[in-house]
Amino acid sequence: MPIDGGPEDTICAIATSVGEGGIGIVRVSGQNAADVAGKVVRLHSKRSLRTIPSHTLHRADILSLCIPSRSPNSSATIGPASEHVIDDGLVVYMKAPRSFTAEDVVEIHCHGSGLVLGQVCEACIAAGARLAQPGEFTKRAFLNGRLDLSQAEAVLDTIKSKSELGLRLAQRQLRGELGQQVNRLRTCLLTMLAHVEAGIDFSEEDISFVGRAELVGSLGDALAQIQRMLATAEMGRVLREGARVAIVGKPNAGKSSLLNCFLRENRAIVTDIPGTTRDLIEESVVWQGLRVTLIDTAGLRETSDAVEREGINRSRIAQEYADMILHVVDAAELAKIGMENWRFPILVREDVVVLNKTDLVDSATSKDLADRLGERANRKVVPISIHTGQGLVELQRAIESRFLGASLESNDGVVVTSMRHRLALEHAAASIEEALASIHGGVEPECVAVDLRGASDALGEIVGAITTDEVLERIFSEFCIGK
Ligand SMILES: Nc1nc2c(ncn2[C@@H]2O[C@H](COP(=O)(O)OP(=O)(O)OP(=O)(O)O)[C@@H](O)[C@H]2O)c(=O)[nH]1
Ligand SMILES: [Mg+2]
Repeated sequence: MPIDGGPEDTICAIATSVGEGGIGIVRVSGQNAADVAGKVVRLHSKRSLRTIPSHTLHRADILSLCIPSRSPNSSATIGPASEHVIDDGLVVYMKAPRSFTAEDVVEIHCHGSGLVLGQVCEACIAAGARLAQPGEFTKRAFLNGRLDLSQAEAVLDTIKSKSELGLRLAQRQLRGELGQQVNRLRTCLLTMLAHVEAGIDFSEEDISFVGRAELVGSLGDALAQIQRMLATAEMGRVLREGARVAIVGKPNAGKSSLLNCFLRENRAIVTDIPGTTRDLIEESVVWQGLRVTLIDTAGLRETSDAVEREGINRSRIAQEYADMILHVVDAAELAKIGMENWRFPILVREDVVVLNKTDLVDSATSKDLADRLGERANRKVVPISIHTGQGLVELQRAIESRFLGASLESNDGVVVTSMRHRLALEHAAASIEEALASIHGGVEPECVAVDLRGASDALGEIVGAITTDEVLERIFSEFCIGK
């Protein structure tokens, strides 16, 4: 039985998640799906699987097709091939092309036991199917034209989504919103390419099918649209994967206390000894459908302790990879040391400064410190006290609005969430810019054609109109078996 077979094989796999469950499903897909599954199920109605109407559920005994065992010392078989009932379940036959893969598909629904499902799968293999590779069902759906590549990727995003917003974006992509917009752009570029190839002469206006000015205008529109899509990419990534928020500051500022407070549990050790936290502590919360991963870090200071130094090193790395940084400052310490002697870390991004322990200073001092700190750091300062709870809601809102500020409904609803799509769009934009430069520079039409082809191919990669086996392999290998 080939493990790495071709698209003409009939494949099978457990489609539901591993572990115990009420029901579990084994999916069989391919031209022989009905024959394979027909050997594994015996319908209570005594009908043959091939004759039941498509998309209807039927009660069935599910049979194990035991391959006769062999005696250890000879090739003689012990006993005849036997079959016994593994389970009592339901079966549905979805005839091509009205199925997920656009092939004949049979789903066998049985009890959700790993053992039962494994035996059903083995029976399907004994009946002539082979075990599916990771993502092979979805890959077939793509190869058979049921989904474009961006939709196939959205299937994976849907399965993996960890927050409501991530799921919403994945489902929009699954409905084909991104694919449609990309296809429209690509068609437009291919039309322009056809005109250019038909022999436009850029040196004189309006000489051919399409004038130079018209071409420049259309290319400018396409470029602007791609740039609008690219503008959603950073936000799209955060919405899909969640936002990483690093909590940094000097030792004892209250970083671990802040983490615990947002998590509503004592996850990190809190003591009044500076240098308590050594390692990174990551935990996630979901706020307004957005997954936020909070990362507590070791307090930043000069130290001779090797373990603490490594912790500080990790803290710096965490800052680099964070989408947002909360700089926690101890208000009491700041009041004592004085603003002029306060050594503040270099802030590189739009971070938020959190002035903690305001319960230890009077309100006038707290306000004064917040104002002056804000001026000095040129950043938003949120005064809080973890002990009294003051300012915590405002801080949470500041984090949320940073990521949820841009409306999802903008840009015709298309949000770019994948790095692969982003790179392809950047490539397309660069090619269009080159094409425009060539037109303005009076370069040969052939050169413009090359750039237009480059741009349209880059867009084609997003939907899978242009693709390589290597790209497909990379995308579908991320899936689990059974999807
Ligand atoms: N009065 C007061 N004390 C606080 C507040 N927040 C934290 N603390 C105290 O400050 C001390 C240090 O808190 P931690 O959360 O361990 O501080 P940290 O920044 O994680 O410290 P390191 O892990 O050493 O870098 C503890 O004794 C906390 O109880 C606050 O809002 N007010
Ligand atoms: Mg700590």
